[in-house]
Amino acid sequence: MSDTSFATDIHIGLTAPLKHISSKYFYDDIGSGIFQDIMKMPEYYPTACEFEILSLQGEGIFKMLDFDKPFSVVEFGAGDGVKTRQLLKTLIEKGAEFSYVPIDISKKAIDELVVNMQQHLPGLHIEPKIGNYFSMMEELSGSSIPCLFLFLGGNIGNYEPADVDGLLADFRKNMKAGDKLLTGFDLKKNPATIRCAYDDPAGITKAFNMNLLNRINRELGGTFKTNHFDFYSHYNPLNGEVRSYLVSLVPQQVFVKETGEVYTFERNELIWTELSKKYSLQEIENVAAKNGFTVMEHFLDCKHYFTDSLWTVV
Ligand code: AVI
Repeated sequence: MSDTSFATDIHIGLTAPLKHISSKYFYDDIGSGIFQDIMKMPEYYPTACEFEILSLQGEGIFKMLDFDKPFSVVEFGAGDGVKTRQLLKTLIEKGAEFSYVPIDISKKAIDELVVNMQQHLPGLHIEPKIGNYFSMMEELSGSSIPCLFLFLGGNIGNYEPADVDGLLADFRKNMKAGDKLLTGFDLKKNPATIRCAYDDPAGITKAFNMNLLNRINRELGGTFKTNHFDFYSHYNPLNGEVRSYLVSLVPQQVFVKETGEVYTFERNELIWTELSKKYSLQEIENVAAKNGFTVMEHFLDCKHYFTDSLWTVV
């Protein structure tokens, strides 16, 4: 097997009683490009909401940091940095002394981000890091420099509740007294608004999901026919969960060369691809308290669709 973890995860997921493929596999170069298109869709409100928060409330965020010496702004999974740039711009305008430390697993993403940031904010001091969040965070935790950690974009919504606790425990472990964590949470709202954001009429979200099958074909020698699958997404307003699926339209068998296996699908059988959980402010407070954090402030957009929630360690 050429890419052991991808092939192994696909094999485990496609032989499980409820077939599943982790949403982390959405983001190859093609999938990341489709996600950029999703963020531009009129139905996909989270990007515009968080852009508004970081553009208009940077000064409020800065005031709450209360750092008495130069600090680091450490960002996990920085993406294209367009939203973060709004916050960094305000910090620079306010005369804050800080370094920006974007962390991403993809060298390509980091290289593009650095070029982009240098173009728009020439005075910004950047210390990019390529690697996974936790090894990078451990590396930083030895230093006495105060840190603002950024986990933006509503990415926390893609974690199962049990995994949220594990993730926050890892963040918490590497944070020292006074450090802050700013996390983006998509909020519960009119269910129809959420449904449209995750099942758009132009079919961009469907293409995002189909790319998983195309990716298995490209990278693992799969034989998926995407026209034999459909996309289905469901929002449950009672628990705040959007769950997305691929649906097998016919009984079919698919061979994947790298795993050496044939996978059988019944008609209407599901492959679960993503959880995108929506929170209430009370749930956010509970998650923070459970994991050793205090909420300092919720920075909401004007429609109250999204919050960047600023926490400190207890
Ligand atoms: C990256 N993540 C926060 C997005 C979300 O809203 O859950 C991924 C996404 N999936 C479908 N549309 C966008």
